[in-house]
Amino acid sequence: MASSPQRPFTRRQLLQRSGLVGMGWLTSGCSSTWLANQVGQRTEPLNQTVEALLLKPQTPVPEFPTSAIEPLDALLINTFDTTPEIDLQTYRLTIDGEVTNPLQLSLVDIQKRPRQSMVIRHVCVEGWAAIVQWNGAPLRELIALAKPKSTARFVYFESADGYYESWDLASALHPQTLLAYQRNGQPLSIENGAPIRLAAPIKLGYKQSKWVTRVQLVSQLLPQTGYWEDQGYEWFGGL
Ligand SMILES: Nc1nc2c(c(=O)[nH]1)N[C@H]1C(S)=C(S)[C@@H](COP(=O)(O)O)O[C@H]1N2
Ligand SMILES: [Mo]
Repeated sequence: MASSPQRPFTRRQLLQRSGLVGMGWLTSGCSSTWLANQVGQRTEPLNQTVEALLLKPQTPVPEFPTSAIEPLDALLINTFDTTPEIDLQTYRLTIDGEVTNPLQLSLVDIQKRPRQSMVIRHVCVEGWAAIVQWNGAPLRELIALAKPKSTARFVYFESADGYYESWDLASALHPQTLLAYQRNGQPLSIENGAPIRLAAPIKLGYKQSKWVTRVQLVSQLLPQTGYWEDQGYEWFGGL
């Protein structure tokens, strides 16, 4: 993925700059919160306020032509436990935390918001990738509706299968971070995260939560930063 001048540093570049690379314990997972805080404090885009990020969207990363879209089965199913059962009649996506206007949105509510389509590469650290088209609502648009407070710095995502993730605010407000409900022009399958999943060209596969039920803005990260991160995976998970 080509770098643009406004793109945040990858964590590796950041660690190289700060002279911390090569210290094995950094990747052991035991100090992920400390590291996450360092990342939050040291990178320019991560430091930007929610107001600045909403006012001036970050530069989109290049996408693929629709001719590059791979068949549906190119995206392997990767679920840590079982596929949850979600009743669409009662399903609501909660957007809360450091916001003044908490929201409870049904799938139809989300589908009524402006729709965006993108063709990106999904990359799983287990060694596979697929070029996928996602349609969905830009997360930044829904977070803006919830009126974030200036204290918001990170976003937690909760999923119906118990999966959890945390993202830096800049990545969550990136113009190509979508709450997706369609893949390759078809309704999202249950296995791929229906009714709502995260999709973004700037993060590795494990950051892209399926079956999202809650988007919680927070001012600080908890010791738990993500299902895989808490087992040693890198927190930023940038592409
Ligand atoms: N809720 C939830 N989201 C998840 C996962 C999961 O197990 N549960 N797996 C992650 C991983 S490791 C990857 S690579 C992608 C895979 O998405 P897919 O199963 O739609 O291909 O989902 C991510 N999101
Ligand atoms: Mo993955």
